[in-house]
Amino acid sequence: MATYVISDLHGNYEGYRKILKKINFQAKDVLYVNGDVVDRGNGSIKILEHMMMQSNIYPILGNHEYIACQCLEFLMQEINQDTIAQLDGGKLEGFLQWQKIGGDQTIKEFQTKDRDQQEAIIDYLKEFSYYEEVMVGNASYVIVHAGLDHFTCDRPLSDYQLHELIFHSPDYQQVYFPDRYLITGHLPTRSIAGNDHVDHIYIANRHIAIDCGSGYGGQIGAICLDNGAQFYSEE
Ligand SMILES: [Mn+2]
Repeated sequence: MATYVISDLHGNYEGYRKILKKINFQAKDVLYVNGDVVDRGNGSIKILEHMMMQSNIYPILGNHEYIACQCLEFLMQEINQDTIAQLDGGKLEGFLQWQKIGGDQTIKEFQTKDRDQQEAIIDYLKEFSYYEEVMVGNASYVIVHAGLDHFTCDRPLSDYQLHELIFHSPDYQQVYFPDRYLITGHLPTRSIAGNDHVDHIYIANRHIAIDCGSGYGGQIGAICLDNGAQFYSEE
């Protein structure tokens, strides 16, 4: 049995299948998917439909799932006076924002599904956890999509609000927990200052940053928490 983490798939279904193959993912293994499964690529729903069938895949919420869930749920409603009244500037702004960050691809795919499938997808998105705490061997990990905004050493993880977990990247120069690793996605590692190994997993200062830029022509990276082995969809 082995434990793996991947992140920021962004609709890259081919890359997702490749990385599962690379890690030789088995029923006895565990895989954490650290958010931003959806948007940009054209295979978001396909990935979600595969993930939801695997009881050993644990999804964690990303900012893209957060906005997708809100918009898709609104689209599922019957059009009537109430829903029209709800469609205020904020709602429309949300849709526009989502479209700008690749949500148009996800809507296109979502529309090809029947009502039951659409409901199952939304239900699944609501199951995504806000973060995970994982112990593998003697090592302890906190897995969260973006970071821990307004971090203090003595603040319990359960105290963080959702917006503090999915939008703001951590300071990768700062050690957050002296005895735990913080695993994050959200910010492609090519954008981490001082990282000379773009689109590869970045490890420093008890951070493990694993967004290898699948949404931007990069690749999907996986790390095995049992032995630190790294795997890449395109290598
Ligand atoms: Mn993100």
